[in-house]
Amino acid sequence: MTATAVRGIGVPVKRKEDPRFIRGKGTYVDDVKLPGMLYMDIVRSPYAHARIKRIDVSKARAMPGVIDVITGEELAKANLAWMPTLMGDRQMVLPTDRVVYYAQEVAAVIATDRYIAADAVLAVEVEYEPLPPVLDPFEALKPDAPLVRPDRDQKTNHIWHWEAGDKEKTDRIFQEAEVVVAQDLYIPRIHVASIETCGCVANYDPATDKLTIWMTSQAPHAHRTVFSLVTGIPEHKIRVISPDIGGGFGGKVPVYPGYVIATYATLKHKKPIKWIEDRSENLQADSFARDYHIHAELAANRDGKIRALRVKVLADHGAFDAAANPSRFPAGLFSVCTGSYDMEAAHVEVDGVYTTKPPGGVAYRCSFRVTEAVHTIERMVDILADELGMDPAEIRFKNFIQPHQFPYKSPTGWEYDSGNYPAALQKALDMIGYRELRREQAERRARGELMGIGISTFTEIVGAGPSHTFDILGIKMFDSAEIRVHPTGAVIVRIGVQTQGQGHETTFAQIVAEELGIPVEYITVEHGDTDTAPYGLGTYASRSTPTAGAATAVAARKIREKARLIAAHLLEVSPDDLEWKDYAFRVKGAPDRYKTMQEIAFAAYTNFPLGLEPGLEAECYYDPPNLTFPFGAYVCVVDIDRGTGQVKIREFLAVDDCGTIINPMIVEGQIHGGLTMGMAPALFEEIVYDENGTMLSGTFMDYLLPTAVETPHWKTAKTVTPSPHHPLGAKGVGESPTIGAPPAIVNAVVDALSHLGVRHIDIPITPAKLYRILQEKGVAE
Ligand code: MCN
Ligand code: CUM
Repeated sequence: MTATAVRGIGVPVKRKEDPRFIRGKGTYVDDVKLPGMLYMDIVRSPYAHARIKRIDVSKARAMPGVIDVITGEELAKANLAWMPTLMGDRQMVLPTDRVVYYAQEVAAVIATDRYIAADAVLAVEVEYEPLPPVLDPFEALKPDAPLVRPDRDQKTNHIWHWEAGDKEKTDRIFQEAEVVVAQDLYIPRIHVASIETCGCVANYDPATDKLTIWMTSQAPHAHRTVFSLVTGIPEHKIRVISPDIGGGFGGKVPVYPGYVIATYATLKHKKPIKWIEDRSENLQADSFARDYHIHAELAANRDGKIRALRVKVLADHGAFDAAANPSRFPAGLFSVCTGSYDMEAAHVEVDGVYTTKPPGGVAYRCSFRVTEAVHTIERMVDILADELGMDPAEIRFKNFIQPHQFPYKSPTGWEYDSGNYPAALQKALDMIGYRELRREQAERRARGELMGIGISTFTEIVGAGPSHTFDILGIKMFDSAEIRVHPTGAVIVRIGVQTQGQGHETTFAQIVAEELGIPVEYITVEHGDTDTAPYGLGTYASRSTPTAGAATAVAARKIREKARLIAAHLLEVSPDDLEWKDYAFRVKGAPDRYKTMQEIAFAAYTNFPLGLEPGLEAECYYDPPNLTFPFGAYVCVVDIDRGTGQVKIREFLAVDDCGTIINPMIVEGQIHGGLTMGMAPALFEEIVYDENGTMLSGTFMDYLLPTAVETPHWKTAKTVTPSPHHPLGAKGVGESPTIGAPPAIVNAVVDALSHLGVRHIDIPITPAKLYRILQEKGVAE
């Protein structure tokens, strides 16, 4: 078998899933239609904080086609008015006495038709008594602030305090440091806008006593376990199916009230119940990302050598701590905020706060708060460079962790597996022509034009994670793969992770193709059905390649070891006389005597050695020894329009390093999409509430998604530094660009204005915001 035939690792194989998608033949949750299916729609709160005095469902109930109206009172009787969150908090499914955010679920209507359900929602009468909203986390912590969560046994809105690093050593360095820079940064609330909203079809079948839930889930097994724990239904009687998913980006990790209400309704009515959010519900009430109020300080020597980082954060988690971070990391992996730089000490503190907003702190292509971490350090390094009058590239070279320092123990306790930061930045600078750009900038500046060059040299941390530190609700964050080789040499691979568009059906098939020497078109990858796929923790935090990708390689190698015994039997030699070469087992010294995997597979069912189990299957549950640390060097060139305050990205180059690349085309696609999702919060997206806590950005009229028009041409390049502990040397990549892009863009904009004394601008850098700065500085046209 040749590499051309196998099309394994490193080949830009076209996506196996695309033929069905581009023909419109995907099966999304809303495509699931069952006989007798009923439709659910949700009544939502117009207030951010209010007491519910009365819910009158009589008019709605009387409407033809309305089957039921479910309220919190009813759920409370079934002990389902509250549900646990993945962070060990509890969250209202439906309220019994008060609402705590705008657009919160208040009641659910079940009807024979989607439109009747929507009409009946309007007929449900709810009498509210408004309460003062709590919108600012700083205000929320004041002693006289209204309590968001009186159900909790505490008298404040504080959720938790979390810290990492060495406080004493950090403080000491700050006291004696030659230079200290400090900056407040706010990273606003944003929301993923997957093409497909969230939803489910829940179906309890009394004949089999089995509950099946098709749902938009990034983690079907974990959700099945949660459902079993919440409802008391034995886990083997629950089947969660994630069919095709139209984008997740972290927003499909939490369990939403709608899933639970639909499940309750199917158990009650013994009919399938479909619930699909509309676009506004998705944008207004699903979990949100970011909302980090950061105060950061760097201590350094006058020559630019960084010595220590100190960070304090207030994290606005909304009314329920419904994030999906690993249990021990309520602030995610934010403590990776020392980034790519070697320093003596760091200390990071984060406090979680309740406010009357929808659950926050969740996800937007973020690897667990790494976006916030990278934004902090990449901005701070630029601020330090500005303070010292140094070039931002030079200060980075001066402070990089050097290639020989890996594995590198960071001051907050992470062990970076591998990296070569200077090489990546040098490549980026050479490719973009950095010196020439600086020269051009000086010329343009002399003419009064505003041009900026921004650099971001980020380190990512993905692959959650090693069982000694990583779990969600106690479930360790391993992942899994199961491979079955059929007699004719065709293969089915089932994995514990769950694609939402990342192309797992292709890349995981390539891993098996490479390991077994079977052409990729003979390999099918399945996932998302908890009745058939092996238990796994799902896809988020760019963990699939580091965890399930490793499991797939290991399972394939188990198959290969068994195949060796069968090949030896067929070739009548000892297994030790065989070597795996050019995708076949060959007799050492006589490479023309060989058996391919297809021949071996057939023999595994027809002619296996005595004493060997028939069949050719293997599985692996992989507990990663460490995380993987992909990285990148991004350079962004912007021109600012002095007449409008608009930022034009003239050029953007992303040099990424995710170790061994399985499919370069898919990786490039991930990077293109990720860069666009990095630009979006940098320049456009922000969730805004008014003083009453009403969302002002609840439609795409006001929540500005970039389109192809706003998106520049992304240039990409790579370096390859394999992970030393991953069986394939691969690291995750899905979130790198979203994490690396925002600071590159902001650094470029600030760089364009640095000679005017601008040192920092919070995102999103909208034309209005920038134009005001231009006016202040007297350069607006
Ligand atoms: N890959 C590769 N070689 C590598 C690393 C990755 O070929 N060295 C491939 C993988 O095999 C996979 C893809 O690139 O097909 C992304 O892999 P990985 O970095 O392991 O990330 P995950 O598969 O775990 O995907 C999760 C990541 C996250 S957390 C978000 S958020 C996000 C993202 O992926 N959501 C996405 N990319 C997305 N892309 C689409 N289309 N839709 C989403 O919802
Ligand atoms: Cu943090 S968004 Mo992704 O992890 O699904």
